[in-house]
Amino acid sequence: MQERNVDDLASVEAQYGVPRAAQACHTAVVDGYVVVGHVPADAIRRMLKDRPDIVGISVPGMPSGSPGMDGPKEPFNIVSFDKAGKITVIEKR
Ligand SMILES: [Cu+2]
Repeated sequence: MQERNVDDLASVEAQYGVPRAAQACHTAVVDGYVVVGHVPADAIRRMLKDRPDIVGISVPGMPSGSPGMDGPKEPFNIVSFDKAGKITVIEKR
C-alpha cells in the first residue's frame, strides 16, 4: 500500500474522477475503484465482489459515528459515482 498526504486533496480527487459533491477527507484506490471518506468495509467488499460499472463509492463529509469517526451515530449516505459524474445514493445507514 502506498500512502501519501497532500495539501490539495480536492485536485487529487478530481484527477480520479470524484465529483465535488462526493468528495471527503481520504481517497483510496482499491482494485480499480476509488473509495472516498469513511466508507464501511462491508460496502467496499460488496462493490469488489459485484464489480458494478461505477468509478467508486463515497461517504461524503465526515459523518459522526461512521467507521473511524467518534461521536454519536448520525445517519449517513453511501453514494456511488460514475464516469459522467452522476451520484447515486446506494444505501442509507
Ligand atoms: Cu475523515
